[in-house]
Amino acid sequence: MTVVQQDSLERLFDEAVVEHAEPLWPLLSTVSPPFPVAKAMPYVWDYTKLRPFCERAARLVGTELAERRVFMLINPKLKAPHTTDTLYAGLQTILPGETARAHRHTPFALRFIIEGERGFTAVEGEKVMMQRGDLVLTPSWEWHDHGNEGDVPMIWLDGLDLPLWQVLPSNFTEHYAQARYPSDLLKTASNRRYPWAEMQPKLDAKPGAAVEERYHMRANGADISATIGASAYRIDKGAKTAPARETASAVFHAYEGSGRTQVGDITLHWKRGDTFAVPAWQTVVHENTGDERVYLFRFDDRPLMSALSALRADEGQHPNGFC
Ligand code: 1HN
Repeated sequence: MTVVQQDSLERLFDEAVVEHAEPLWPLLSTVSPPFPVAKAMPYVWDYTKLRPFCERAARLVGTELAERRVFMLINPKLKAPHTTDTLYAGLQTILPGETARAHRHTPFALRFIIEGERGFTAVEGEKVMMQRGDLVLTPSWEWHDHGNEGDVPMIWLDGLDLPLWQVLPSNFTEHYAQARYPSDLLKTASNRRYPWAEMQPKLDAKPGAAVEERYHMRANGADISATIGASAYRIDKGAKTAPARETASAVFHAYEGSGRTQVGDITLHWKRGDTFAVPAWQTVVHENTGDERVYLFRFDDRPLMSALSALRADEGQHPNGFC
């Protein structure tokens, strides 16, 4: 006697999974949620704790072994190389006389200089000196090496679109045969260097007690890369930014001053030298709670979101609203 088995969804799913097929409909709102969902959490990296790690690493390992002597700033909710869902940040140290050897890679990189004198980055044959507060760009697939011709360590914040490249099968690096790629010191303004001495006057000239100024490429006025953009803020004593929410995530660095940033339900406290992560789609307010002016540097994935037609921003008044 043959037993006719009743078909069921459970049976169907079990048989489908063996054939490496799975039903979409139970997962539809997970794979394509009704509002943006970030995996990263808001977090501050305290420079007074991390700087000694940079010094110790510099005593323990040279750049000939380390190639890039960097502490990655890893989001507590994610794994390396994630600082936010799409952005990577790290603290790089290079001692007087050292060279971080020449290479090139598909990810885009920027540097925001925290401390040191007479450090340089050479990009595609163009050597630019790096001073505190300068933004230096290393575009995709351009040869670059770093050095320090000064007497004190150089420490800077690296920003890369590295998390994105973890899912793109075109993440690769090429090493140059020599430690340095041939370069000449650039004496004129570079399309790859944006000095603080240019940014601060722009911020100070803007009307308002809490203002943001975007970095634009000197050559064509465009964003600094196809994926990552950057800006700086001035926040006067006692002032705060208007509540804002956006689909872009950002990494902030406190260049000067101290304050707090409300990110959804979480309050981040920061002071000069600290770096903090702000995930996408949380309502954000930055406030100067100290005695001096605040200047913040930020990099973000606005250009990437824009290229994907997914850049949205509002004041965060609707709990999960998205339009
Ligand atoms: C890199 O090339 C640099 O050139 C810094 O200074 C950080 C992180 C991951 C991959 C490449 C640099 C990096 C990096």
